[in-house]
Order: sequence, then C-alpha cells, then structure tokens
Amino acid sequence: MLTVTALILSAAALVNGLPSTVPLQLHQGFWQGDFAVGSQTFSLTVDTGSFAILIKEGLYKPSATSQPTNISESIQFNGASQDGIAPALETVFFVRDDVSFGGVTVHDFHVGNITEGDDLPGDGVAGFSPPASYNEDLSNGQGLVETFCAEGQLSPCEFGIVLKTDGTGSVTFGALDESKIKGNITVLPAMANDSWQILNSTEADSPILVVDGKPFTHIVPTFDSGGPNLIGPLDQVRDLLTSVGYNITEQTNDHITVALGTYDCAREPARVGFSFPPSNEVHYINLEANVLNRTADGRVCTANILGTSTVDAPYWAIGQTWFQGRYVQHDLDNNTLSFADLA
Ligand SMILES: *[C@@H]1O[C@H](CO)[C@@H](O)[C@H](O)[C@H]1NC(C)=O
Ligand SMILES: *[C@@H]1O[C@H](CO)[C@@H](O)[C@H](O)[C@H]1NC(C)=O
Ligand SMILES: *[C@@H]1O[C@H](CO)[C@@H](O)[C@H](O)[C@H]1NC(C)=O
Ligand SMILES: *[C@@H]1O[C@H](CO)[C@@H](O)[C@H](O)[C@H]1NC(C)=O
Ligand SMILES: *[C@@H]1O[C@H](CO)[C@@H](O)[C@H](O)[C@H]1NC(C)=O
Ligand SMILES: *[C@@H]1O[C@H](CO)[C@@H](O)[C@H](O)[C@H]1NC(C)=O
Ligand SMILES: *[C@@H]1O[C@H](CO)[C@@H](O)[C@H](O)[C@H]1NC(C)=O
Ligand SMILES: CC(=O)N[C@H]1CO[C@H](CO)[C@@H](O)[C@@H]1O
Repeated sequence: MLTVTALILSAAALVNGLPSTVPLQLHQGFWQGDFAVGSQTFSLTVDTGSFAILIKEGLYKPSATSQPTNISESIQFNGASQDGIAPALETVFFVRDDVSFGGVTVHDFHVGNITEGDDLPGDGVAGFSPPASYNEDLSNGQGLVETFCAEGQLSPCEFGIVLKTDGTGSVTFGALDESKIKGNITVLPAMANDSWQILNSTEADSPILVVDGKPFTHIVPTFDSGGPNLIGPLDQVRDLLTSVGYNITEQTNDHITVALGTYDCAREPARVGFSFPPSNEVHYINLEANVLNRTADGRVCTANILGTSTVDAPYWAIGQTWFQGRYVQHDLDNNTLSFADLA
C-alpha cells in the first residue's frame, strides 16, 4: 500500500519527464537556478525577458559533448546589476552542448559562450522567453522550454515562475497548481514570439500603471523575471516620482540616462501596481520588495523603479519585484500569461 501511494505521488509530481517544481534562489536581485551544461553546473538567472542560454566570460569549458558552430552574436541587456542601472553588452560565440534543468537533458542545444562582455549576475543567463522570431543567421530557433515540449518532456507546454517574499522560489512545470494560489486568476494574451509582452487591441484594454490607487497611464508591459526592478521610460518615471514627492537622482553614462527616486524611509512609501482591464483589481508590488535599498543610517530609501532613456512609452518592463508573492504562469500552447497571488 505505502509503496503504491508513493509511486502515485511521485508520478503526480512529474510532468512527463520534468519535476513539477525546480528550486530557485534570490541572489542580489536575481533569481537563479542550477543548470548543467556539458560536464559543468552553472547558477543562471532565470530570465523570462530573454531567449538564450549564455555563460559568463571565461567559465565555459568544452566537454566531450560540445561542438562548435559558426554563430556569433552581440547581445545587449538592460538591468544587469542589482540596482537595475547597468546595461550589459555581450559578444557571444555559440556552441552546441547538452543542457539539463530539473534533471532533464536536451542535446545539441545552443549555448552562448561569452567571449567578451560586461559583468553579469551569477554565472550567466537562462532565457525563458517564448521562441524568438526565426532568423537563420542568429542563434534563434528553439528555446529551452519549447524544446522540452517538442521532445515530449512537458505537456501542457506551460511553466510557472513562483517567487515568494522570503527569498525562495521555483520554476514549476505543467498546468498551474491551484492549491498554491488564492483569489482570482488573471489571464492575459501575450506575444507568441520574443518576449512575454502583453497584447492589447485598443488603448482602453491595455494594462494600467496605478500609483497609490490612481490610474497613472496605460502601458504595454513585458513581464521579465530577470530584471531586478520595474523599468519605464525616463519621462514617465520622472513624472511618477515627482507626483509622489520623491527626489529624483539621475546619472548619464555612455549616452544612457537613468533616474531613481529617493524618499525619507519614515514616510509612507508610494504603492505602485497594475490593473488589467476589464478588471479594476490593482496588483501592487509587495511593500518590502518596493525598496531597492536604504542608506546605512536607515533614513534615505531608494524606490525599486527605474527610468531609462533606452525605453520609450508606452513600454514598461515588470521585473522580479512584482513577481514576489505571486504565481506567474506562462502558456506556450495558447500564448497567454496568467497570474494569481500565492496562498
Ligand atoms: C564554419 O565556417 C567554415 C568556413 O566558412 C566552414 O568551413 C565550416 O564548415 C563551418 N563550421 C560549421 C560548424 O558550420
Ligand atoms: C569560450 O570562450 C573563451 C573565452 O572566454 C575561449 O577561450 C574558449 O575557447 C571558448 N570555448 C569554446 C568551446 O568555444
Ligand atoms: C515564432 O516562432 C516560431 C517558432 O520558432 C516560428 O515558427 C514563427 O514563425 C515565429 N513567428 C514570427 C512572427 O516570427
Ligand atoms: C475577483 O473577480 C470577481 C469577478 O470579476 C470580482 O467581483 C472580485 O472583486 C475579484 N476579487 C478581488 C479580490 O478583487
Ligand atoms: C495598446 O495600448 C497602448 C497604450 O498602452 C497604445 O499606445 C496602443 O495604441 C494600443 N494598441 C492598439 C493596437 O490599440
Ligand atoms: C530631497 O531633496 C531635498 C532638497 O534637496 C533635501 O533637503 C532632502 O533631504 C532630500 N530627501 C531625500 C530623502 O533624499
Ligand atoms: C541605493 O541605490 C542607488 C542606486 O544604485 C545608489 O545610488 C545609492 O548609493 C544606494 N544607496 C545605498 C545606501 O546603498
Ligand atoms: C484555455 C485554452 O485555450 N486552452 C488551450 C491551450 O492549448 C491547448 C493545446 O493547443 C488546447 O488543448 C487548450 O484547449
């Protein structure tokens, strides 16, 4: 009896080949998981805002299973440091190698060996965006999750990013586990390729950025678990910070201007969130995740919202701070992004 129960439980815990959850750890603003590449293991940021598996400069060693390709690329990231400010430019040469996550291996998979570039968190990046638009000159083609699905390791073709407010989290595989959530599930149509950007057919049905209960502006958001904060266009972020009485600090490097807001930690912080028409329920960033940092004396807080001249209205990126306390489900069969609060 016990053995049979154990077998049923372990079968239920598998979605075809993959386990139903694989743990992640929060490290300096980035959620990282363990990925095996060839004979090495790397701690990579799980990034729903990009596509490829990329290993930081100098770390990748060829293994018995690695094969060279002639594909190289230059990849530019926003938000590559803990405060979200640093851009990162990477020169990448792709190899093909075995890649494993959650104990399941895909073979001959494109792995980017960074040969020159800016620092990245952890050992590199594991892209979980939807498949890139096909371009035969680049590494584009299949992404990791899509490959799991194509090889019969994952059905339905869905994964979740489940980040708690205590620094623990997981990638989940398969259908949304309703036992882990409470309240309503919001389902949003998303782009089929390149990013988890939400689709709208009119301005009125596009998501709304809400500040302290008041609609601030309509936006077109991309959900990006690999970004440390909420990122928006410079002018809109300046207006937002001014409207809540924050001081603005700006810096310009290499023609990129960024703005952050500071405020007295003793005051009530502004709450920033989103609503998704037709519902007017507001989904705020968790209060603790709202604060990027505090000065050593505890008096001056920096808000976890970044304006940058590299982004134009109405585009915003919703980073990992908003994910905290939520279950965010990504459906590659139907091209939807759904979310609910964690129970
Ligand atoms: C790379 O390019 C060279 C020269 O064009 C060619 O001979 C070689 O077969 C290519 N290698 C691969 C793996 O495509
Ligand atoms: C990976 O890149 C490094 C430079 O960071 C280079 O020395 C090495 O030969 C590359 N390895 C492969 C297998 O391409
Ligand atoms: C999206 O990606 C899929 C899979 O790579 C591809 O077949 C399709 O053509 C892409 N769509 C667009 C619009 O690029
Ligand atoms: C959940 O959705 C229902 C129906 O749209 C709505 O009446 C209710 O207020 C929502 N719940 C919350 C917590 O907003
Ligand atoms: C989607 O919404 C944005 C504003 O958030 C608006 O600028 C854009 O025109 C809308 N797209 C369509 C197709 O109506
Ligand atoms: C905001 O700026 C004012 C005027 O420069 C300054 O007096 C105040 O200390 C600043 N507050 C914070 C929290 O940065
Ligand atoms: C908080 O973050 C901002 C942006 O990186 C930085 O300018 C400031 O020095 C930081 N403050 C502390 C106390 O770390
Ligand atoms: C809700 C929904 O539309 N689900 C569909 C998602 O895609 C799968 C596979 O194509 C369908 O079987 C579901 O009905």
